[in-house]
Amino acid sequence: MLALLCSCLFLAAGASDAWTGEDSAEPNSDSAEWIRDMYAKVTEIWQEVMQRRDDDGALHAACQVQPSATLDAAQPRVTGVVLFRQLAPRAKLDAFFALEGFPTQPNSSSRAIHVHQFGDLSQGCESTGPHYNPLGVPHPQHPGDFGNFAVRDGSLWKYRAGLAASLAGPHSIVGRAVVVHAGEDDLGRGGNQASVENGNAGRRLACCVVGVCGPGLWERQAREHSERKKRRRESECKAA
Ligand SMILES: [Cu+2]
Ligand SMILES: [Zn+2]
Repeated sequence: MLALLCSCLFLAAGASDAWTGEDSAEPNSDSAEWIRDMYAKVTEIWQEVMQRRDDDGALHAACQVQPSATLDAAQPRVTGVVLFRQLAPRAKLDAFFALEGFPTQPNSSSRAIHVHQFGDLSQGCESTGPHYNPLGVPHPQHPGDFGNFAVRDGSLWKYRAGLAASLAGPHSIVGRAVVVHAGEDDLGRGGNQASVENGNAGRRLACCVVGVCGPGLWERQAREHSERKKRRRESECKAA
C-alpha cells in the first residue's frame, strides 16, 4: 500500500514538475488538470497515512484537576490528572486517575468522581452543574458515574477500563467537567432524592474540564503505572 502510494506520488510529482517547468511545452489543459487532481489526491492520502502512523488511532483526552476556587481554607487541596483513552468511537473508555492532596488521616477512605454537565469553572466546581445526564436516567446510570475510589496516604492512583462515557458522538464528555468529591457515592442506595441524582457524594473538592490531547500523556502514565505495579510486586515479594 505504502509502496504503491510512493510510486504514484513520485510519478505524479514528476509529471507535475514537467508540466510546470519553464521550458516544457504547454500540455493539453485537460490532462494537466487531471494530473494536478491526481497529485492532490495522492498527497492527501499520503498525509492521512502518515498521520495515522504518528498516533495509535485512539481518541485521547486529559483533565488537569485543580482545587475548587470556592473551597474554604479548611478543605484539602486536591490536584492531579485524569486521562481518557478510547480505542474507537464506539469502544468503551479507559481512564487513569492520579490525584493527591487528600487528608492522610484516616489512612484509607473512599471518594466519588463524576462527570458533571458543564465545563464552566467560573464559580469553582459549583458552576459545573449536575451530573452529565444526556439520557435522563437516575444516578448511578449516568455515563460519567465513575463510582468510588480508594484513597491511601492522601493519594489516589487508579486505572479503570470499560467505562460507559465516550469522547466521541453526541454524548461526548469532551468540554464537560470531572468533579472529585469529599465523600463517598452511595450509588443510588441512600433512600432520598439526592441519592438518585448525585449519590450524596458531598462537597466538590476539585474539578477540571475534559480537553482533547495527544497520546503522549497516556503513554507516559501507562509506563509509570506498570513501573509502580512492578515496584509493588517486588516489595510484596520482599515482605513475604
Ligand atoms: Cu459529582
Ligand atoms: Zn450520576
